[in-house]
Amino acid sequence: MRFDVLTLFPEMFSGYLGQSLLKRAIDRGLVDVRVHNLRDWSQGRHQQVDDRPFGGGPGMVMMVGPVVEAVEQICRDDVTPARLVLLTPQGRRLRQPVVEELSGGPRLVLVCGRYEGFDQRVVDLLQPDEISIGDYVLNGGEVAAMVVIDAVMRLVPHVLGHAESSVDDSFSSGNRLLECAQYTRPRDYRGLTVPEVLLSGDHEAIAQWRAAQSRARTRQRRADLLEGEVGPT
Ligand code: JCK
Repeated sequence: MRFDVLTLFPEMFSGYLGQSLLKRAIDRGLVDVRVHNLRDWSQGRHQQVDDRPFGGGPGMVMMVGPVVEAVEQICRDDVTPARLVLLTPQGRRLRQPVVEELSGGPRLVLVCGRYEGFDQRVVDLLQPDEISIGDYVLNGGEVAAMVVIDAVMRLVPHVLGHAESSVDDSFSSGNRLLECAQYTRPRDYRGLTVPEVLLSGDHEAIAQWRAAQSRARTRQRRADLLEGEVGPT
């Protein structure tokens, strides 16, 4: 799967892209991530990509020209059909079904804004899929784009090994329970011990204990998941 990212801060992605799981997927040719600097599509000596809002008000707005022209060129430079995602606080909330939907195609073009957001005509012209990662205010779309890439690439076939398979992740379709508590060595740490059943070797009993744990945790912490609620959209 191919990801193209458009941003004014391409260097923000280098640490993330060098991370082992993603790096391995890139080296194996399973995913291809290209980061583009929006400033390359700016005009004039000042390389301006933002301007003051018509009607007044604080802050600056991302100009329509550089964004639209960058998206058009990037889409044109590879024939693979792309789905266009604009990260914005006004977007549809990212949830696992949305992640599954985005992972269905061969290519995502993710546009990251800064300042107070985009000139409305970016949306009017490009008709992107507007997505928000949650109800809190970020300084720009970059971190949100990394969240989208991170969640989507887990679903790209062969990115995860068999052991880490995403099919039984919490929130994957068909699983609406929180994960149960888990333990590794040592068996005793400062007097806190591992539940006896996990050491018993009784696979049936272990499965039952884990299922009960998941249900209890979900009831205590996320009752909304049990009520078949989808939550606010
Ligand atoms: C893209 C610029 C910063 C900050 C105005 C917003 C009341 C507008 C996001 N889940 C998410 N939260 N924030 C973003 C996001 C933020 C962005 C940009 C995504 C581009 N900013 C910004 C404040 C405002 N306020 C609420 C007024 C933009 C995602 N995805």
